[in-house]
Amino acid sequence: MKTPATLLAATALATLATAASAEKWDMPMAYAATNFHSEVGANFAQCVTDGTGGELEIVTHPSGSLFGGAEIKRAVQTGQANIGERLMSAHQNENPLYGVDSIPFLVSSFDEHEKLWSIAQPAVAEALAEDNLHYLYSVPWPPQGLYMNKEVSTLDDLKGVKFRSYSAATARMAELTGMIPVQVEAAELSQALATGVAESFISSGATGYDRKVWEHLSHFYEVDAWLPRNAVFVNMDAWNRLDDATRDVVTDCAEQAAAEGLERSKDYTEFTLNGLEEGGMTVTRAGDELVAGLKEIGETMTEEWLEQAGDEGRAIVEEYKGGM
Ligand code: PCA
Repeated sequence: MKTPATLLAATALATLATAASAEKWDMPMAYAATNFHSEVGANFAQCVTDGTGGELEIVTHPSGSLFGGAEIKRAVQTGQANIGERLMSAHQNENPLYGVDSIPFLVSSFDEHEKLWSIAQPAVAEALAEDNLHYLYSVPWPPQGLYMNKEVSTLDDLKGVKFRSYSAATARMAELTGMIPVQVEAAELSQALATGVAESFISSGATGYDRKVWEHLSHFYEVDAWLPRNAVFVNMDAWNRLDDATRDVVTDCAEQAAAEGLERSKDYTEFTLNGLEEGGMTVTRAGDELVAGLKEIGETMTEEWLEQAGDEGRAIVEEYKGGM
């Protein structure tokens, strides 16, 4: 029989062994804690922590509190963080495939977007692998519309307006319309509007709602220009270090998160458009003339993207259009 002393020692050793093999991963995220992406990420983190019995604990850090949006991808690539979430299209200048979700007017609804994504996802996951990242899951933002501080009905009304961009595509759209783009993370959006650094932007109802932009702007025009995605990825070396059982738990939790995120994004669309209205904004579909002007610009941007993305990009778009 063991004496109480050896029992104690054995327990202490077992605790030490668990502590040595258990890992804690910090997960930087760029958007507000109350945003659905962040809530889905928190559920995902809990799912992994519970599913591995605490062997792998994931802790989310929303609102850019650990790394700002612009730093997250690099931080995970280099192993400063093991896992993170980032808006893919913000990295289109590194690889055009990261902007496959921002080809103007190619898709305008969640269903169309999911179809495009099911075709594009393997190529994007491969591009991420080349950047030392293992793709886990991604979730679309609601359709993108135009926020303004005045009524607008034609492209001419946009000329000279200071415009907050979040990606190469949003900056290019601004340039082609004669607006003045400035790249600003959503976490700093309210400040940019309050100080006049920006006076308009393209985004979902979700981001305008999260940032209470009715305090600064008056109009939201539904344009449904595209639906960009946030992706969650893991540093490839950290991923390779996990045993098979842990990887299975993470993969299962990621699948659940993707499904939950899609539903949450759909629900958040109407909820946040109503919220903008309650805040005092005019929420309406963009007029025909404005839409026609934006679509013309969209055609130029589509050509530019196809040229940059080469055969692989063209094949994705053609497969999407062929299956419509
Ligand atoms: N919100 C994010 C990206 C797309 C969206 O709807 C943002 O404005 O930063």
